[in-house]
Amino acid sequence: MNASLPADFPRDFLWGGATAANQYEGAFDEDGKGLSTADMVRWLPKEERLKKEYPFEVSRAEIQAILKNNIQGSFPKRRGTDFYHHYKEDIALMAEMGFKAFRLSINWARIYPNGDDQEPNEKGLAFYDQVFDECLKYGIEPVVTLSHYETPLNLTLKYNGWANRKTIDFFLRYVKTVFTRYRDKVNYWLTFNEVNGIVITPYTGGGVLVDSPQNRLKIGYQAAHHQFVASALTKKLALEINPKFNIGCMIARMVVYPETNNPKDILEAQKQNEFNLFFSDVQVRGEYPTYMNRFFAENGIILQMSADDQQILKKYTVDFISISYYMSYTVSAEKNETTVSGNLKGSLRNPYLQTSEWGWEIDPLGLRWGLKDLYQRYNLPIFIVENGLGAFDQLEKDDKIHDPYRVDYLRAHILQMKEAIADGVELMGFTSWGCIDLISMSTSEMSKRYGFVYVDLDDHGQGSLKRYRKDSFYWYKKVIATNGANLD
Ligand code: BGP
Repeated sequence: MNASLPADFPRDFLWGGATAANQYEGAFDEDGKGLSTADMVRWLPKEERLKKEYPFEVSRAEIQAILKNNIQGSFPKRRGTDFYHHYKEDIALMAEMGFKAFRLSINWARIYPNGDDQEPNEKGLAFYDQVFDECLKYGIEPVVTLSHYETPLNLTLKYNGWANRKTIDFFLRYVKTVFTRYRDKVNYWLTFNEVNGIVITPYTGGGVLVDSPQNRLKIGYQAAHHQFVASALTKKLALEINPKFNIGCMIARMVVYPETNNPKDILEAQKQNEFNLFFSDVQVRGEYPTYMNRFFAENGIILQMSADDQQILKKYTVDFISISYYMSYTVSAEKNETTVSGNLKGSLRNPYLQTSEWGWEIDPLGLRWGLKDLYQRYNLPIFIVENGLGAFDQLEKDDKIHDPYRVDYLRAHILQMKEAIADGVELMGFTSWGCIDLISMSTSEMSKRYGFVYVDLDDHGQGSLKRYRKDSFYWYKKVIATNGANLD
């Protein structure tokens, strides 16, 4: 038997980058696109933002005021970094790095401007045709998220988004349209970005307005149920329209550690891990796990289900699992507070880890732990569709951007992916988050950058939108060219 580790990346490994329409595309009111929930989120100065628990959420009253007074400016997601008008240039840059895959999302409101329209917007459909054609020209596989943190605003105002069962039908109309249209151009589809996000931030995850803090969990889990059913029926549509489609769920993989080896902390960490894996359990195993019964009972959550929901969930499960991974989380049975910030929620400080400039803890080994745990649980291929470091970058006088911190972060995580493969995990691909700089989801800042390509734009929307290759651009190109063998 060969004694060397089987740690090579598979030959068809999908290296690439990831984006989301609402943070990248811009052109929020062009060519018939309707408003979406993300178009209502403002940029706030840091001091003001930190006062808010959910700076990325907007209330009904705020939306009404914005619409009534036609308030302009300081809505960075409306402009993104203008992929809409730069897609040829951006995809050429991705091709230059050797991308095998490009994860992007379709903006639902570009296809169905109000969400509940009878007919799709042809100009919106034509835009994605051009984008996919451009990808295919370079042999880049589009990996398409159907819903990434934006919902047509009309669905929010009229139906309260995914809190309402009717939204399932509107969504399926949209899915049928794009599945049919891009039948021969797209092979990989993800249903809902970070589907577990909906119970943390129902507005972001599902266009849901929460009327009272007490209601947040109830409404969040009900909306999650609707998204589960919609995901299963999406798989059904895939089987009807093109059985070769690969349908994946997408969860924010929140690896949870106990703060101490006090059994109480260990039990708490297990519970929190279950809350995370609940979302993949339903979509992979096709049923609600029994550990949730107690949680629902204790929190007065009674899910409204239709007679055949359980059967649908069981019958149409996903083909693969995709995840975002940024950090691990540390919890204690006794302490409710958080002492560091993080993706979607905060955590207790882990003294063994360093933090990013935004206070997110950096934990490559946590990725390996999380991958192994997922694979052992489901035995399904895993696609890492988000990972990366949000950092301040400096454009130098000679147009260079030196970002060794980003290379260090990615190298450490890719090394742990290799280790996970050696541990037996079946990994399909890796798309680094925000490969071309884009707007931050949580802070709406431009200055929180993840990309290999710098975009000249600041937090106030000023800049030429010119693209510049960072040092990490050349590094990632080499990583892809050597299929992960050379990470130097
Ligand atoms: C995930 C989202 C992305 C993205 C990323 C980084 O939660 O799926 O949309 O933005 O996190 O987060 P942020 O932009 O807040 O730094």
